[in-house]
Amino acid sequence: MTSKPYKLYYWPIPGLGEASRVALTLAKLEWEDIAIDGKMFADMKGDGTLPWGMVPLLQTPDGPLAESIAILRYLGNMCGLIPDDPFSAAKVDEFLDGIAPHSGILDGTFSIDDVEERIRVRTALFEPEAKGTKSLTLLEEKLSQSSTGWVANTPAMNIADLKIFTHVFGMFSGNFDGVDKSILSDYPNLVKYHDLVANEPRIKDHYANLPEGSLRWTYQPGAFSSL
Ligand SMILES: N[C@@H](CCC(=O)N[C@@H](CS)C(=O)NCC(=O)O)C(=O)O
Repeated sequence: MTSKPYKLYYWPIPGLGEASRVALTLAKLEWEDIAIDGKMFADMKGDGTLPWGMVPLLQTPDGPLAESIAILRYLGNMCGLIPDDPFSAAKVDEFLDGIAPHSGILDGTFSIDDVEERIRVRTALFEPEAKGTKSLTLLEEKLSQSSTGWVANTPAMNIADLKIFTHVFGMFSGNFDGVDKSILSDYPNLVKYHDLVANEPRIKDHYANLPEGSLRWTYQPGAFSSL
């Protein structure tokens, strides 16, 4: 471990840490991405390091900060991704809070050991009227209401875009068996939104050089152009 002033503790997957990782980079902070494993998580939970017993956790020069959205709002201030106008800023908050019940589409499937059963349960999540379909349909509709393309209809990209982009497209990396990228072909606005965010110069630059086999290919321009 280094003595960098900011340290993000999370599993070595995009998940709930990804939007903050992007914001840390965009804010040009000196930071370390600390990949935890089961033992480290148990130790941190046991010794009281985690304020709410969960990750992600951001260590800052001012102390530890938990809750992925609180971390994102904190970093959003540092990378200029929170609108100055109070109404626009509140709309961004509305999206961050409104998306919360939709962030756990796959919850309850990670502990299913039998792979066939896991695939069956996850496939069912994206059938008509099921949880995954409802969430993606809602976002599809929200995007149709944006005149700027950014999810909260702000003039420029904001932290709600970081959250929604990393959350939605992170599901389709192939890391979650039973969740195929072809699902996205029913959501043209989401695919168009992917294009917008992935091609935003700072995002494009952030994901430009990925290691072989990275799960983050879903954040690169053109990731879903073959649908
Ligand atoms: N509301 C929290 C949820 C965090 C969360 O669910 N973290 C999971 C990992 S993705 C966790 O730490 N689970 C361990 C546990 O519940 O013991 C946030 O957004 O940060």
